[in-house]
Amino acid sequence: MTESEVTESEEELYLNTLSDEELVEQMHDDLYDGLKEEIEEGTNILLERGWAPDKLLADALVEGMRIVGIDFRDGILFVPEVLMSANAMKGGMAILRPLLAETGAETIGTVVIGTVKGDIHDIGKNLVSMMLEGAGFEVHNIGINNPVENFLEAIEEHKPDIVGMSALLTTTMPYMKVVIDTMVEQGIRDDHIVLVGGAPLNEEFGKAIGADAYCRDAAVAVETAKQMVAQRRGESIPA
Ligand code: B1M
Repeated sequence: MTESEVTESEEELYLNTLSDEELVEQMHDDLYDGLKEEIEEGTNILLERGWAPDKLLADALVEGMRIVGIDFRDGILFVPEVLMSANAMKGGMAILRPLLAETGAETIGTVVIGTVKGDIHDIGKNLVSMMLEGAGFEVHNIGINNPVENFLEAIEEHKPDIVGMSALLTTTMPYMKVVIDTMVEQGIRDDHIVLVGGAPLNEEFGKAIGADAYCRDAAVAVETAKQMVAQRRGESIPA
């Protein structure tokens, strides 16, 4: 056994001795410290203990990232540390992704989603993508830092029911209007439902830029997407 294998199994042994509550708290600390392997271990242990993937995601991972966000805002954590936290979060999300996406549900619509130009935050957008997939949408996630051309290309290629945009910075959120205005200019705005989201946005902003809806979080994004697609097709709204 190599030294790293010994450390890994010792870590697993230690995490396994914790109660659920203690383990979730430990995962908040590990996320804060950017410890990807520990986050993966913790995620696996909670799953083995029968935790539902969406509860695990919300209580252990998203809540941990919220704490990181507070100390980032207050100048206690800096970009390199937050990058490590983000990397650890992605380790946990990668384990949950197939579980959240694997519902066996029929495809109920197509989505193109991306983070807008100038913005490299992708955790929230990826989470929304995972949850939409889980709800039965075919999702084309075009990544981060997307100029309007990337959105137009993806729209042309995938002919989505929904165009989703994410922005986490007050400086990048106005770019969403650039994308919507270009869609209007090209005469394709009304062919698609446009949903926007990201921490600095609100409903008023969504309306002001001409989006169909602002989505506060991934759960709201799924509900809104289902409702709007059903409405557009004149169907009854799925449960
Ligand atoms: Co950045 N950052 N960051 N950052 N970062 C914030 C956003 C910030 C609020 C931190 C703070 O000061 N408290 C602040 C923005 C301030 C502002 O504009 N008002 C900030 C800053 C300033 C910056 C830099 C400028 C820092 C610097 O360089 N000095 C820089 C900018 C880089 C750039 O984009 N050009 C920067 C860099 C980074 C990292 C690279 C280190 C890293 C990103 C890593 C990555 O994403 N791969 C990072 C992180 C991690 C954060 C915080 C801490 C966490 C964001 C996150 O992942 N949250 C963040 C603080 C915060 O938000 N509290 C912060 C967890 C995620 C699950 O939530 O993304 O909100 P969220 O997504 C939610 C909803 O918003 C919604 O659903 C999601 C799931 O429920 N949603 C959608 C999101 N997108 C949607 C799309 C939809 C629907 C719903 O479409 C339909």
